[in-house]
Amino acid sequence: KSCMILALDVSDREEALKIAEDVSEFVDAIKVGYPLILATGLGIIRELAEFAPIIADFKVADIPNTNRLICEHVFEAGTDAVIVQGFTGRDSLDACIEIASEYGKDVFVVSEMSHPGGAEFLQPVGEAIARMAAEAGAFGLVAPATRPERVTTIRKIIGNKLTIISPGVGAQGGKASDVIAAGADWVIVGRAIYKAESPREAARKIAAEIEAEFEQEN
Ligand code: BMP
Repeated sequence: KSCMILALDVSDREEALKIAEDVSEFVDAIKVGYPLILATGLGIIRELAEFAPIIADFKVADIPNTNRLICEHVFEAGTDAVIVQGFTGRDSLDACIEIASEYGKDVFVVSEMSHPGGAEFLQPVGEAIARMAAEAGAFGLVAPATRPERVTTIRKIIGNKLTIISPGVGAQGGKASDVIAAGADWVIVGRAIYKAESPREAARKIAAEIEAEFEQEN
């Protein structure tokens, strides 16, 4: 277990498959989203699943019925988990969790986002969303590596039942070891790996940094 998820936001199928293969030793899952899927099609999910479990980052944010329909397609495509927004409320989240459990899959809920704008509207409701996600029985939360102190606050609210995955490491300025120390279970890393001269070497370094943090804690 490397505690790292690759955010594979490239738009070329061959490139995506090559990077996935190169770094598979150092990542526990691959996150795919609109950039890759819109460019190459849903079929890429089953190809990438050869290398790691797949988290579909579609930030699902609609009424319950539409959420249900979206999640069915997402899981039929062969994904292991879906990322949904929490701000649409409990009924919308329940719809996603209901479909996920039919498929035996997981739901991650975004409580607040890592970019500067994420502090404008989402952060003030982030704690309420985290609480709701825990009550609804979500598998995990997406919380910002750019603000490790927020991850600590959210960890206190949800306890140890939910898995926190944390984007914003590298290109957005966050540091993997800091957010792991703050309470995240996995970091999500995109550009710092897929834009590196050697994605494999970049992934290896971040994995080593996380491992060193765990060693220091224990
Ligand atoms: P990068 O490491 O290149 O900044 O990529 C981060 C990934 O995590 C992107 O796929 C982005 O869409 C996603 N993400 C994020 O950066 N912040 C959030 O709050 C939620 C996200 O899903």
